[in-house]
Parts: sequence; structure tokens; C-alpha cells
Amino acid sequence: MYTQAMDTLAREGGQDAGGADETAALADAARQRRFDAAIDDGGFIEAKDWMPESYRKTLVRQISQHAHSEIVGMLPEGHWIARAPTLKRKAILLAKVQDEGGHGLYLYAAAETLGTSRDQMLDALHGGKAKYSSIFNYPTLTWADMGVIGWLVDGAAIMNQVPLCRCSYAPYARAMVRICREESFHQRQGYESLLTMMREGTGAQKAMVQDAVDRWWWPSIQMFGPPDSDSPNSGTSMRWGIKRFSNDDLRQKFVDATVEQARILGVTLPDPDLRWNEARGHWDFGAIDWDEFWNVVGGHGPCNAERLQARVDAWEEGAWVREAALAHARKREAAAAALPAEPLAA
Ligand code: FAQ
Repeated sequence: MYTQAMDTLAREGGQDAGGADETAALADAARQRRFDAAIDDGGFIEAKDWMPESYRKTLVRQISQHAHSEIVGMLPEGHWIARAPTLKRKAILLAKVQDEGGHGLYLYAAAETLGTSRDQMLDALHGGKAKYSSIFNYPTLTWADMGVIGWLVDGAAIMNQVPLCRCSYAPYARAMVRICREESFHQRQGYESLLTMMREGTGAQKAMVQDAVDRWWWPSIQMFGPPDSDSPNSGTSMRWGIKRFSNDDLRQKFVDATVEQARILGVTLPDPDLRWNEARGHWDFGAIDWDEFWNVVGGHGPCNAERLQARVDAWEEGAWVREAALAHARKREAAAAALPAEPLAA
């Protein structure tokens, strides 16, 4: 679409409207070539660089989905802060949940650099239009779920997110560096908590860990998204260097890493088809229930309605905080404007 302003410029330059179209098309082609060359060289795109509209949209889609996942992801564990068995476990869980909130904020800020406001993204979440990770629509039934979320959910998140530190969009990549460091602590604290229960716990505590593993294993490997053959966004995202590995490749890496960790813990992964494949050099695993996955993504998982309602309630109950912060900012601006101008240096 061409605006009045572009027509005016063309006429001022002595060109007709057709000439302006041609000049704009040539400029776009040159920008596209520069963008493609940067991507092909494995370079980074900054917020102020030119980028194709479809690249911008893909990033907003993925980063906002990721940001929403972090803040919705605070809810299943948040439920257990007041129920932690010891002061040490409570302090760790509190710090972890707080970190997830921080990750959401870095990610919303990264998406904002692409021209989408936080209000727009949150409107989409609250209206049920935006996605967030399927994994957070499952209930946390026992304390062992806290350990298993750290081990499996944060473990899957790290596997998916370390490559995002090399994502071609630099503000997202920079946010991911810090997020991954924190996720690594999250994964370790979960695994350590499970090791303690499995090594020093009672029979009932060990059974509680196994039950949590049974419930979280399949949803955790679904986190990587649909199979590559059914992943409409993977092709372009990989060509643009947003995703560096496919959904199936990351899922396989996760399974390969986790089997040995499960053995050390002394738990069984609930998959009778899990076996080492010498020829592939990987663990084979059983069929994933993709109907269940799409059902949860479509809003019909065990906790979708509850999670969304909790976010909407938090937004509404927090309105006074946002209003107070804005009123304070306006007051500071007015006070700064009322100050006498700085004298010019001699
Ligand atoms: N859940 O074509 P693809 C965390 C959607 S953070 C729901 O393969 P893409 C930290 C997908 O959006 C966890 N929806 O899509 C933590 C797309 O729909 P759309 C979140 C899913 O983008 C731990 C459609 O399916 N991590 O855990 C899911 O190329 C503990 C087709 O899929 C990220 O977001 C799913 N699991 O690949 C916090 C990482 N999978 O958008 C608290 C960044 C797919 O076209 C406690 N994101 N869909 O309407 C990514 O790497 C990618 O977006 C994927 C999906 C891999 C998730």
C-alpha cells in the first residue's frame, strides 16, 4: 500500500507515480538481499534493521507464545510455594517461580522491539487467542511434581532454548542467554530434589516420584511441538535461523539425555517401547498421543480454563498497581518539565 506521502515525494523528485513504485521496489529488493545475506552468513538482525514482514510476524508469534508460557508456567508451581515441606525447598521454589516471571518480562520486552505492545500481547492471551505451552495445562498433584517439573519440564525447555541463544533475531537471542542460565539452575534443583526423595525417602515418597514421572513424561516430550511432518512453521523458521533444530531432533536429544538420568534416579520412564537402537545411535520411543496434544493446545486440557482465569484475575486485580505506577511516572515527568533549563556551558 502506498501513502499520499510517497506520491508527494515522487512528484517532488520529478518522477511519476510509476517511477516511485519502481524505486520503492528496487529499494525493497536491495534490503531483502542484505537481509538474506546476513541470515546466510549466520549473522544477527537487530531491532532497527530492515526485515521482511513475515519474519517480524513469525518472531512475534513465537516470542509472545514463549513469554505467555513463562508467566502461565508460574501457576502450577506457585500452587506449592505455601505447601513446600521445608524452608530450604520453599526458598528455592519461590526463587524459581520468580525467575519464570522475570523470563516472561525479558521476552515481552524482546517482542516489543518488533512493534507489538505488551497490552496487545496480553489482550490476545486473556482473550484465549494466543497460545502458551501445552505443558502448563496439567495439574500439580503432589510435592514430587515440583521435582519432576524441574527435571523434565525445565530439562525440555533448556534443550529447546539453548539453540535459541543463537537465534538470528539478536534481542531474542540475548534474552535467551540469561534465561538458559537460570533454567539450568531450575533443572538441577528439580533433579536434586528427586534424588533426595529417591535415596533418602520412604517407600511412599519413592512411589510419589514414580507417579509424578508417569504423569509428566508424555506431556514433557510433547512440549517440543508436533512432529516435523506436521509442523507448518518449522521450514521457514529454520531457513531464517530462528529455530536451529527441528522439533523431532530436539525431542530425540531430550529422550537420549533423559534415559540415563532416569536410571541414576531409579525411576522407570512410562514407555514400554523405549529401547536403545544401535544402528541409529539413539533411543527409540513409543508413539506420542498427538490427539491429546492438539486437544490441550486447542484449550481443552485438564487445566486450560483454570490457568486462563488465573491470568485474567491477576491482570484485573493488578490494575491499581499499573495505574499507580503510571501516575507516579506522570508526576516525575511533570516535575522534570517544571525544572529550570540547565545553563549552557561557557
Ligand atoms: N504447546 O509449526 P510448529 C518453559 C503450536 S517455556 C502449545 O512446530 P513452531 C519454561 C505452535 O505455536 C515453554 N502450542 O510451531 C518454564 C504452532 O501454532 P501457531 C515454552 C504448541 O513455533 C519451565 C503450532 O503448534 N517454550 O517451559 C506447542 O515452529 C517450567 C504448530 O507448531 C517456548 O515457547 C506446545 N508445546 O514450534 C516455565 C520456546 N508446540 O503459533 C515455567 C520457544 C507447538 O502457528 C516452569 N518456542 N505449538 O498458532 C519454540 O521453540 C517453538 O515455538 C515451538 C513450536 C518448538 C514450541
